[in-house]
Amino acid sequence: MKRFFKRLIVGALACGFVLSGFGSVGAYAKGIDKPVGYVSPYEKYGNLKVAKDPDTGNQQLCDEDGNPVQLKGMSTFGLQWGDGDWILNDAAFDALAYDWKCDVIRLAMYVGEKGYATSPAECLAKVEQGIQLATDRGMYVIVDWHILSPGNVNADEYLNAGVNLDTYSAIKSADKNYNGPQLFFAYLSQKYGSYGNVLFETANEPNESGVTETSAIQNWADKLLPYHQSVVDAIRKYDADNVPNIVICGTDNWSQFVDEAVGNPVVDPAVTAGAATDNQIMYTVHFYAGTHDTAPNEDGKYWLANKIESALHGGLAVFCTEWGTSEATGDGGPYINYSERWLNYLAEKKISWCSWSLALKNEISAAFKSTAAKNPTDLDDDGIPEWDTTASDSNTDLSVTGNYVRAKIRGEEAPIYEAYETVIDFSDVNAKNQFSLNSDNPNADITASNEEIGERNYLKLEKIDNTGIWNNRIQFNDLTSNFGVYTDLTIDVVVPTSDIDNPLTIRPILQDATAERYWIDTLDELTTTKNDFTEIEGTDYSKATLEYSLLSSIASKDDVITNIILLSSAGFTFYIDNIGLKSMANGDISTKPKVPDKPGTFIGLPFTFEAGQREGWKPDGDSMIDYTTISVDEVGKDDHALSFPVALEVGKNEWEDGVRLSSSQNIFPLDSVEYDAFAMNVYIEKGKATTGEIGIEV
Ligand code: IDC
Repeated sequence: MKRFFKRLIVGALACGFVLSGFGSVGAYAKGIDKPVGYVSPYEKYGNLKVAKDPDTGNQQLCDEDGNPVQLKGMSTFGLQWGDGDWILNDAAFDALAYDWKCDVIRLAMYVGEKGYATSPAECLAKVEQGIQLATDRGMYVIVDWHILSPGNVNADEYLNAGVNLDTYSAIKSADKNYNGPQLFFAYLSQKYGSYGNVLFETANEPNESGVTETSAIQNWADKLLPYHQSVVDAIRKYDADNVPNIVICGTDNWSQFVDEAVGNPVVDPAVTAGAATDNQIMYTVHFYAGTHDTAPNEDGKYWLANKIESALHGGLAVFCTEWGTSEATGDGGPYINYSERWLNYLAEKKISWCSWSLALKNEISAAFKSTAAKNPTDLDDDGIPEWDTTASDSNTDLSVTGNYVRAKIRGEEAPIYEAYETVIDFSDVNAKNQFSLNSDNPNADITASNEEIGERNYLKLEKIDNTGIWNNRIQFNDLTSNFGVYTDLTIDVVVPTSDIDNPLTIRPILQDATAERYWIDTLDELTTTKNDFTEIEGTDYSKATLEYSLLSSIASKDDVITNIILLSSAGFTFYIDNIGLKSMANGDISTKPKVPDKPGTFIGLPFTFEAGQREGWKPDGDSMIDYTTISVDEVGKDDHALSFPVALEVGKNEWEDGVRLSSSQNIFPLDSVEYDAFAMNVYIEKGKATTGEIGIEV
């Protein structure tokens, strides 16, 4: 009875009268009317609960009837900031509910960093506004006590936060021992505990230096467990309807030691009071795709995934309330392929998630470009406000991250942002000889040579036989491609059109000669069929592009391909070219532009050296470089460059022993803040610099 009552209350708030049916006009207090056919997450799942999943035996987030559910949605950015609280408006929440189809929104209420501890009334008001906006649309909502710096849950700043708010005075006089977090959550539980769509997250990311994987269990027992227990007790004591709302607890190491509570979990007073059968408590795990679990251990296992599994096996229910496509800094990437792998994993484990974040900020984890519309409008006349998602359109509101996570929340395939890096192009004079025949090649008859077909140059392979791919090996060395952000390895193959019916099999092997784990991966083999080929105009040849997925590869983002070996089988002569890496998203489209992208914003400094002059460049200070060795050389047709010898031995200091040059000629005032990048061309003389690396500091 109570449960039904609870649902009705939310139903009433969410849609006027739920019983009046879907799509009824004027059903919503604010925002657009609920679109025809939209069934809100709350209408689908009702009061969530933690229960045992009969399939896996794990404690699992379930709907009201006990069926496992996986919620997907977004975390806001810090609500104390303008690029975080902008999202708190009807149009934005309409878009999140009806266009993005978010099941859940997490309200990240920073306590520190000028958040709730500084402006408690304002931050509380924003949280309440967020609860209402989500509830009006039948979405679940997580209230996140976002501690980050400091990482101590009991920092004075947190314990004292908001304690003097009048709003809490009754609770405060009844429970004199309550501090900042207990008061905050007791108040919310009293006010929203009857809302079946509200979840509480008691500490975003505890992180204290010195807590290691081994000491975490003790730290949990000594510090985090008592903390969470006191907040959970307050939430339950003040629960408006005695139907327990789910509470999610953070763990050490930025919510990564998720298994530390195994054997010593938070005790749910709701169970003791008979209001629930299982603890309505979950534990959160956070990850950033570019930082966490990019490198498997020697058993091919991922560190953080192991922690999740040990938490699940230990009887804890897990919710991923925060993950990002970027590195842990919130920037870098986006690592779409690693995100994809992580989301597949969460789906397999039925773990609900919120992605970081709904920020209007120029950082990779932000779902929006900093220029996005704060109030999305109806762009396609379907009555639903939305942000511009057109990836190719420079006005797009959503970032690569935003387009990706929106698609994943909607249950769609990830949008493809093609980006491509050619590793070996035989039309490039420098690449022409970049191959060798594998030294232990069983088929010693193979010959390889360069040949033009149409307008391009290819590597021609003759006498590769069909006695088995391991008998025919060709190797490419001295490559330097870091393929962490790529999803496919691609190879163009060309065959005489008369041979397109005959099978050609190629299997690439990736190696990293600089790493201990030399042999990175053997990719799946592919065999051509005639439909793969297109004729090269004006020739008797046809071309196909073979694409080898790297998604299931065990490569880590730090691996560098230095060697590629192609195993092959063919009863005829064939040609290859354009060995390359392809991705849905890579640095080119995700990082800040290398040169200002608006026309007219590039300013060339006067150092062009085209007049054959040094333009004032001379040894700087006590730099050891001999002035007479600095010259201006022609490096191309009508192209001059400042030239000087550099050789810095290993162990020497670049400042003292390297080359330091300066020029004070032609310097004019320039506000560098207005520019994104400093650019210059660098040339090295062929054959002179064959090993090592070049570093330049400006
Ligand atoms: C980051 C924001 C960044 C901000 C920083 C400090 O993306 O703009 O400057 O916080 O407030 C977390 C935290 C989350 C972080 C995020 C990325 O929960 O607050 O946001 N992150 O660094 N844990 C791991 C990563």
